[in-house]
Amino acid sequence: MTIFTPSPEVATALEAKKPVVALESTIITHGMPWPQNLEMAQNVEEVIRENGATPATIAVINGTLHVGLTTEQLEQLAQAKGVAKLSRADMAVCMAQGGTGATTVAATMIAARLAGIGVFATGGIGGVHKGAEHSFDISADLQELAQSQVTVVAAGAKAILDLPKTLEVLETLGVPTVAFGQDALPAFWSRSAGHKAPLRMDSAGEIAKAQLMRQALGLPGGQLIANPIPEADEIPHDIMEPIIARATADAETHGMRGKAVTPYLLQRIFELTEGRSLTANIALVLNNARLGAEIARELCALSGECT
Ligand code: PSU
Ligand code: MN
Repeated sequence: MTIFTPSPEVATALEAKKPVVALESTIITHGMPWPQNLEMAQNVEEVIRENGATPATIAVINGTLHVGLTTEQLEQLAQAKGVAKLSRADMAVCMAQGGTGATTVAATMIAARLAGIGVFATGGIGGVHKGAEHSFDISADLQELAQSQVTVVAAGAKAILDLPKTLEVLETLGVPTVAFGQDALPAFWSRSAGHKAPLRMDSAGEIAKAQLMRQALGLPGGQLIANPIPEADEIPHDIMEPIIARATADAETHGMRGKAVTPYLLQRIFELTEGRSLTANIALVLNNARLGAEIARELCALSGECT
């Protein structure tokens, strides 16, 4: 018995050792409203195919861990109500109980690793929340980056987070945080929030090489590749800053805690920017999918196993 079920498309690609890019599903169920969420998920998969790799969207459906979803499964998930948000802590319980859940960055990394997929593209990872010194709210995504050997392409950590604290924790955990093609750490909707990234790389080839080097060194854990949102799509940080502050204050007023915090903030910022944050979010995910496919191709070529 294998613990995961690949879709026919993913099974073929894995068997032939073709480049595959993993995709998360929490961004679909908890990160964006219907129907833009489905449109985004379908377009992201298409962009990966156009760039020479196979997309593998990951989710738990009725207790089965799916690596790659069929068109129908994706459509159902995007419209489903009350889907669980699964991180490392909840995944096995959901599967044991026959439940349905969307995978966060952490849970998607676990599944990708199991399936032998080295690259995963998403929007933004979770991190250290503002006020974490009181709430202790630090995403399990950071721990997972320290444990699972998967390169995660994101537009940085979501700017709703405390970025300097997130960088500190990543450093403590030994996770390389790499800005792609610039010195500044990308800040999700904005290309920069004024923080320098610890590392920089300028090509997909270098990123793939560094991942294989980590493996050769016997280092567990992955790499965080922070890919800036394209200039044409960004919302500058000076515009986002007061909006993020307002949304964060509203989350506090409404007593948001735990898993509910991130989805609440994203929804509130969507309202406060009159939808502009969503347009930017979709653009940055597509941009990350493109880079993810390129890295997957390079990994394939460098590993010498590629067909
Ligand atoms: N990126 C997005 N939208 C999202 C998320 C990331 O553009 O909704 C999700 C990811 O699944 C990430 C999760 O792992 O938010 C982080 O949640 P938390 O802060 O509760 O760990
Ligand atoms: Mn949290």
